[in-house]
Amino acid sequence: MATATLVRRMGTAVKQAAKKGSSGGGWYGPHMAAASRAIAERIPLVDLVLEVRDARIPLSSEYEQLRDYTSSSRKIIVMNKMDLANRSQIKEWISYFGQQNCICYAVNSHNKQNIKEFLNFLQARVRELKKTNPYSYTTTIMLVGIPNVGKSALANALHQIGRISATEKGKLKHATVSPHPGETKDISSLKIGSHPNVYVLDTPSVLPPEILDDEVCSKLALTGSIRDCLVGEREIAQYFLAILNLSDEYKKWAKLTVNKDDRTFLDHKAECLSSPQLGKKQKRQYPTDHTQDFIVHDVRRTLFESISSFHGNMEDEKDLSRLIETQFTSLLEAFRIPMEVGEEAQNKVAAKLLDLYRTGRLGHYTLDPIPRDTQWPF
Ligand SMILES: Nc1nc2c(ncn2[C@@H]2O[C@H](COP(=O)(O)OP(=O)(O)O)[C@@H](O)[C@H]2O)c(=O)[nH]1
Ligand SMILES: [Mg+2]
Repeated sequence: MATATLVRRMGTAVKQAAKKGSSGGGWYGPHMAAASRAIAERIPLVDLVLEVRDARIPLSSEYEQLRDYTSSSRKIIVMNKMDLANRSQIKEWISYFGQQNCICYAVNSHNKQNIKEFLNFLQARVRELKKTNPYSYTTTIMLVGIPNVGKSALANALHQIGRISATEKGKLKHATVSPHPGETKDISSLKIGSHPNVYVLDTPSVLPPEILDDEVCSKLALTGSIRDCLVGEREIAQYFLAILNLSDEYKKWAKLTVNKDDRTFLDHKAECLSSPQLGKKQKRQYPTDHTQDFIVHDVRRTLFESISSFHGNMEDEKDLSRLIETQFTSLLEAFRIPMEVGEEAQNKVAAKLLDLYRTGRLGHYTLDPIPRDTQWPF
């Protein structure tokens, strides 16, 4: 496989970090162990468990501890961040989980309509549960999952929409949402429905103490479940470029190739917008900062051009890494990073590239393939 060495290097870095424990920069320490125990104790007490996964990695983002705990009728696999995954593969994954007798729902926590529909789905499940236990007035739904899959964002969204539709008064609570893993420290409860009262419990993220599979390590690093510093942004960005180069996503950017005149116009416009001396009159003309849009446009175009003019063999590791190296260099210009920055420049390209990927601006990729013959344990 063309990414084998890169994946092995990333896996080794993650394993080394895991060995060091939380004091040495790894993720597993007394806090995560305590959170894991607290969650395990509550699982038998709640009505429903939503196992939040990342729709880009529906298997690699599994919450391992849940394998042994819940019967499938009380567990719902929520594939969050569906806006970042490959659209047609989401449907395939839903039917795959269905075949495994798992209840599964794909959602984008940033989309109100989506959350409304999900809330209706949850309420129907709650009514179903109440049939078997009509004497309990309060329903609790616990969100569990590995870091950065969007548990807190989902809890907030359900709370917000749920309270509006229940015309509840009072202050909205906020679970802490962050692009960096490990920001939720305690279990917190947010009301999402009345008559009967329904609460969601947002929980701290838990990862197993060690992750043995290099592919899984790499995917967790790319999607942000493992802190970037443990693997290195450059390695992660190289891995992303390998995925992009081997996919068809870049073909969508064919129309972005511009002639020289258009380019001068775009550059001029971007420069004007990012210039600190921008006149007030011009500022009013462009009330929002579109510099980012121009950068995204240029990054896509640069990537398209580099791939379509590449004559090597993408399946060959050496050829692929040569392409990635040239892409890093040509992206300097697209990101408006001055050459003089030297070594640091590569790190800047990596950080900016990862930011664009993680916010869905460089295509939609589902990184896990659907298992064809082996049964994944659920
Ligand atoms: N694009 C996208 N981003 C999301 C979604 N849900 C959460 N996020 C982002 O993912 C990051 C991690 O979210 P957070 O709720 O803190 O994850 P947690 O660690 O599982 O609680 C934040 O930057 C969120 O804004 C989603 O459905 N789509
Ligand atoms: Mg959280």
